[in-house]
Amino acid sequence: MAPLVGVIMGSDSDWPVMKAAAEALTEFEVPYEVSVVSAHRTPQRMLTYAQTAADRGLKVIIAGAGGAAHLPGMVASATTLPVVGVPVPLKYLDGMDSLLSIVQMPAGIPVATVSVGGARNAGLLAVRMLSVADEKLRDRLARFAADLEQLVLDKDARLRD
Ligand code: RP5
Repeated sequence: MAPLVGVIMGSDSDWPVMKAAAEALTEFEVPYEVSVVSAHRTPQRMLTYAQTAADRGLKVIIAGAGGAAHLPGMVASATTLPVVGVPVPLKYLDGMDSLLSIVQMPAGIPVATVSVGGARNAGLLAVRMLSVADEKLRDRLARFAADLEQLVLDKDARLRD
């Protein structure tokens, strides 16, 4: 199936964090593509990716980057697709630099920023966005939430075993 979600990152060094987004999409059988697209090192590639994404059939873009993390915001400026930003923590500053670079967007160009290192939630948020037009995905999300609740109840019960 043609990819519905584009998972992009500024460097292959972001993959250990970003793969959690891909895993969440796999769990829900959402087709996706993965690419390294750098705002600073491959600016033309970034613009082309963002400008062609909708025509290529993508519905959501998940963009992760660390440090001076301009990728999610710049991609959001060159597409009308929803962009989910993942602040990738690097060696210094505990990911605060990535978070602030991604979250503090000017009005008009939204990026849905998840927590530092929160790539799994980025994947799940993309699934929720797609579920607006997909009843089966909505059912799966409801089952997912019920399973999550049951997990907590089971752990709670085990405390008293
Ligand atoms: C950012 O610079 C990337 O998203 C990555 O988090 C960071 C460091 O990249 P590398 O030097 O590891 O390639 O643009």
